[in-house]
Amino acid sequence: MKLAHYIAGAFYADETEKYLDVINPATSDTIAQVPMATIHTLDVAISAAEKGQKEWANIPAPKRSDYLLEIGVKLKEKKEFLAEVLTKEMGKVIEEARGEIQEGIDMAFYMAGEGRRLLGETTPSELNDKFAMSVRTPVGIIGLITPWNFPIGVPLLKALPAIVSGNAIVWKPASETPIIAYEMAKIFDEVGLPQGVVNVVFGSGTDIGTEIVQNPHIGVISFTGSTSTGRKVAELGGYHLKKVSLELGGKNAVIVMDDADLDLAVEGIIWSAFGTAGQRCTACSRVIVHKDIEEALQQKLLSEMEKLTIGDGLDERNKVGPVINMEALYKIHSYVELAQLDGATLLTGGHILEGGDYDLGCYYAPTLFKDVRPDARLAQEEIFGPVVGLIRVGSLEEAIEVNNNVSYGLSSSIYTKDVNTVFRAQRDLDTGIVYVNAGTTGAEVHLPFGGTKGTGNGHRDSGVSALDLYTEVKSIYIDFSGKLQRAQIDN
Ligand code: UN1
Repeated sequence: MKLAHYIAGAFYADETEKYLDVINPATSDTIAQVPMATIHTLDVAISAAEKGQKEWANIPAPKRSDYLLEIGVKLKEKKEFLAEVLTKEMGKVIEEARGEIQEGIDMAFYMAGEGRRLLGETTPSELNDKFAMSVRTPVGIIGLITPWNFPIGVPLLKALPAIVSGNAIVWKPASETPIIAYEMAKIFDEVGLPQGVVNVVFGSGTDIGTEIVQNPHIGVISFTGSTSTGRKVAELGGYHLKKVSLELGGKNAVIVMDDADLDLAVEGIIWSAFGTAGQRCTACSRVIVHKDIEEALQQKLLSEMEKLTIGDGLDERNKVGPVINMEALYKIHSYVELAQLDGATLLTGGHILEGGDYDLGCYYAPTLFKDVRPDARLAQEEIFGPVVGLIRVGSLEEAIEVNNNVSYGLSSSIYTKDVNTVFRAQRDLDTGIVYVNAGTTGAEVHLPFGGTKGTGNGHRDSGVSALDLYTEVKSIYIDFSGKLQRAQIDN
């Protein structure tokens, strides 16, 4: 299957463009070819977005919401089909793929509701016979650069608030996962969005990503991906005075206190560490465990890890799928080797899976270390694979210090039965998301999503705060006194 860009309400191919193979990471089969856009193709998309946005911005927001409702309905109808597409190109197991489509459905319905509000403020003026308010207006064209690990969930967290606010988008999906983006373009097409409101351009980060960030017609950039690319996006976007929103990595921890329900904690750790083969920015990769229950927790974790079935995500029996590609496999393994040199003790896993069907795909054994030093690279850097390190602590204070002593701040979790511990932890954990008695993954669409410190630059996807990124705020003063009234002077 040859994919095509989606520009100005039609699929757009240019046979002179280079095509890359799209590979199923479970089987290494080539499942599609994706075009790599030229700058010319991107320019066509940006012109289409400019035209489309003018018309779109004039449609009342509650009417724009109706399109989002339609998108939600289409996603629901196609949920099973889309989940299969997603599993085939990204690798996550089918149950999780269904969950990702559901996240898109939730966001469509939720954001349709926000389109009926798009709240500004009204406030009393300091002067008589003067009215003061603020309203939200669209920015214009939004550039979306999105990752392969949530190739439909994350883009929809961005695209839906962007369009309901009256913007047009130019979206560059990750080259590893273009098929689901192509299917999403079909849905945008089927619901009859005016031409140019949504444009999907496949291309390389270096060429097309860079041009999206620096093109003067694009006002806002929303990027989810690696820290190193995010830094470049922020630098270049900053130079061009754009609003840039970054969602970068995480080094998320589950804290297990000595009074925790250990079985519950183990379930949460297994789910958030090995779900999506550890390839979520919210994945748990550190377990900060109270010394009094370390041995017990470790035993329970090991026995649950033994039960993890690993293989092609299309097989409902599998709980862990492949990682995205060979490069990821080797990167994960190099961290495992490094951890051993750093003095950590390997308890299980620690190798690329081989033999039988494993030889066809990119499978890494779920891996658990103990005796991990909080400052070791395994405990500091994002690995993006099914690898977890146990870090021993003696108190809540120490646990919080270890949790916070990383450059990232996306998600954290604590297992305890003590209400005082809960409230201290939620206050002191320096992350954008805190879970109590649940793992580190699974944020819901109607609360802000994002993190502190190196996880981003202060913006949030999801929730009502997403609208802050995609709108300009206009403050409006209406003086109906019929005379000159000077603020700060005449009152
Ligand atoms: C990501 O990994 O980039 O909270 C997003 C979660 C999901 C989103 C993950 N709702 O795990």
